[in-house]
Amino acid sequence: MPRSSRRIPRLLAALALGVLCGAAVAGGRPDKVLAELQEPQRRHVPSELLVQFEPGLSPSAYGEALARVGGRFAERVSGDLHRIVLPAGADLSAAIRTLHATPGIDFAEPNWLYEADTVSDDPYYTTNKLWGMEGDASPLFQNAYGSQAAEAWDKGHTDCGKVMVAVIDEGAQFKHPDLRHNFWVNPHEIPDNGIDDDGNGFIDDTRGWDFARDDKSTYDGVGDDHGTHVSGTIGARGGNAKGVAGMCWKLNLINVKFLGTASGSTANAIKSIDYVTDLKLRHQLDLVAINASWGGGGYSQGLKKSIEAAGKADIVFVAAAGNSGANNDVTPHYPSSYDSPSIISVAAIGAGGLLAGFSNYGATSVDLGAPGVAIYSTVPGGTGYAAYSGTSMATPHVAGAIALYASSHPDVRKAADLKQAILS
Ligand SMILES: [Ca+2]
Ligand SMILES: [Ca+2]
Ligand SMILES: [Ca+2]
Ligand SMILES: [Ca+2]
Repeated sequence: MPRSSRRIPRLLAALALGVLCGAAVAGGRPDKVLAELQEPQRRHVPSELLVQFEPGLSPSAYGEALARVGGRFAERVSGDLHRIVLPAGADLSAAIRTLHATPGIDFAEPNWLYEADTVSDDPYYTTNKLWGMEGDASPLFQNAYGSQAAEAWDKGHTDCGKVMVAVIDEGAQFKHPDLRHNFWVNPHEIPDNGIDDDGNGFIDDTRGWDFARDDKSTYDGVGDDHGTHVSGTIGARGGNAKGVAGMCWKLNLINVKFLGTASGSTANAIKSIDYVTDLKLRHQLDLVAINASWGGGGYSQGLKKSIEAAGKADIVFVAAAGNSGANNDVTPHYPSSYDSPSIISVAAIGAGGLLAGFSNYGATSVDLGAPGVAIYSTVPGGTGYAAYSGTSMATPHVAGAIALYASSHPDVRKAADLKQAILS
């Protein structure tokens, strides 16, 4: 579905009036990658490229291609997409041009870096802390610009059952008192026996995988606050007289980590998405959405392909629109700006219903606004809860809404149908 035909909520359509700018994002063009490589805010791993080789390339042709740029193989990222390392200080633009002109290579691109889309961690000092869950007819507090989750709760709909949402982010503190019952444990993987029991290529991955450090411990300490916060908005246990309630009071969260202390790479983002897609197909999980509260870098055909493969497995990819106050129709923010049909791009609104000043927007490249200012949720350490702001916080309201919808509509599982239900 072309972006221009999407239904844009009135709020964002109104805000975007006068700033409409034609050109949707084009796909898979080296000129786009090369142009974005000149934009200093789009960060990437120095001296690395992701290279998509054509299937069945002979070892000699493979070696010749790498030799042309002085590159060496680092790892297989996904299928025939490889990460290669160039000599220190190598000119990436020149290497990309050379590789694009080399037979047997589909595309080459930087290993872009992504950051969590949070803007602040200021504590929010009011008693009415969960405005993002409220609606105009919710029983306790009312806020017409909330996600209306409290109204669903009031009708007795709080349990999302076996529905799963994958949080691809930092680690999440799965033992947090308000989260510990809502994280999935892979029953097909025997813990700590040193064997990959379910044959997915990862040993003892009972609770997802950490692609940032390539180990089984997804939660590595209080630095994993962003992933913990996002998880709480989707699925902190409600009705337990503790802390906060997520969109779903009960569900199966799974955490896959790729954001390290400062950022995460495209290679590791792709591996994380592929991991989730494989897990769903391998174990027939009722996994309906990936929460992607991060962004940055530039155009990556490799990442787009991975998101679209997840979409084919009917996993909606819910992505933060970004926090630079920019129009994504003019300056794309990745991955939310890809025109892939399974992506929902989420802007942040405040409790007054207006687009947050920091939030990106875009009549065609942003799908809807959700609560993203002063959102109270779970964090490791301290009192266990804190208010954060950002499109990072808006995104899990939408991922949680998909889970809530899916749990009450067991016959609706196509990504396109789930997305349509949330946008309308
Ligand atoms: Ca395994
Ligand atoms: Ca095992
Ligand atoms: Ca770890
Ligand atoms: Ca709670």
